[in-house]
Amino acid sequence: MDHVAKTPEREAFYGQIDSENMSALWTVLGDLITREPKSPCRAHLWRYEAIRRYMMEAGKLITAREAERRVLILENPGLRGQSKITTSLYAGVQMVMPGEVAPAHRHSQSALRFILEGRGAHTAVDGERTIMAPGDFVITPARAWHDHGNETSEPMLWLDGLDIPMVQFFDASFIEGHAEDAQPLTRPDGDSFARYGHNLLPVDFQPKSKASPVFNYPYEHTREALETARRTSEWDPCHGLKLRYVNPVSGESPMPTIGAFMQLLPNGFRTARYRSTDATVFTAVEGRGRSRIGDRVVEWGPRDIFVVPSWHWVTHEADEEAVVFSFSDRPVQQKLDLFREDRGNA
Ligand code: 1HN
Repeated sequence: MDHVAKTPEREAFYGQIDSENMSALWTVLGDLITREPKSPCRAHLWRYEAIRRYMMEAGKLITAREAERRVLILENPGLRGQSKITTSLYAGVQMVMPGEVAPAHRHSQSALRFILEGRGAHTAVDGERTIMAPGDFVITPARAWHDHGNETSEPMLWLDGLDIPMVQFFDASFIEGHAEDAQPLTRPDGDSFARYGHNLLPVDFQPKSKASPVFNYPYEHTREALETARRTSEWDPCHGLKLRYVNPVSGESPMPTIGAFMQLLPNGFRTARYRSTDATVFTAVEGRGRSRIGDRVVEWGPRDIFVVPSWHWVTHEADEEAVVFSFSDRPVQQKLDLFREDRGNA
């Protein structure tokens, strides 16, 4: 309200219209429409070691079945109590212990899993299982049945990213439980990747949804793509070498509401400053380094998770060759013509 003076007459007027569920635009305009993005979302890093320690404690307190999903939510310090890591996205770390099942359900929210620890547990999505390993990027599209199980002898931990706040914003949430813990399987393990993951599609393929028919993007392939590209690609001053995951049917993001990326930063690489309107969640797979985010510096190593809010200048610096995963709401902003980025002078 700083550009409009207060007078007793005006204050009285605001009081009158307030009781009729009205308010005067000129008292709030400056907060509604800002010169540039202004968010309570803050830069923050969660150490994997701390997450893991609490996760193991949670493992003694509750089973995956009782919890439905045993997850510790990563709450942005500027958005506490809202189950948000950014204004539009939710993130958490989930653990499935040996022998456990996280029962089948489906919901309007789209989910991604980025595998942090463990090898060999599975998730089933719409009638097909995929076995997961560290660095794998797995999607559970909107309304797809999904359940998780761990038949190995080690705990399995992954980062969950969901569009919960977006669905909340639209008041469009539905969830449904399955009659059985594990949904019936209709296709062999790995079938989707075999069919759709090789730059080929059945000639009359008709997509059933906007989501990718490939639901596991194995780290082995992602790493190879980076390794191959480094031999012939120019390093981008702002990103090192950065790839985006795609839906092979459309070339768009694997799910309509969340974009995901993997980037390579060679040892000693220091990126030029960059800012964009998509607040982004990062986790390192390999290597160590630090990122300056606005006036904060976070030091990261493998499996640490950090968040860069919208329109904050960011630079990354790698002390060892680093491979870094990230996700954001970029595809939504691009569809709505809202996305903007600024590469500084690079
Ligand atoms: C969910 O379905 C999963 O399937 C994880 O693993 C986290 C958070 C809120 C709502 C649904 C999962 C979730 C979730």
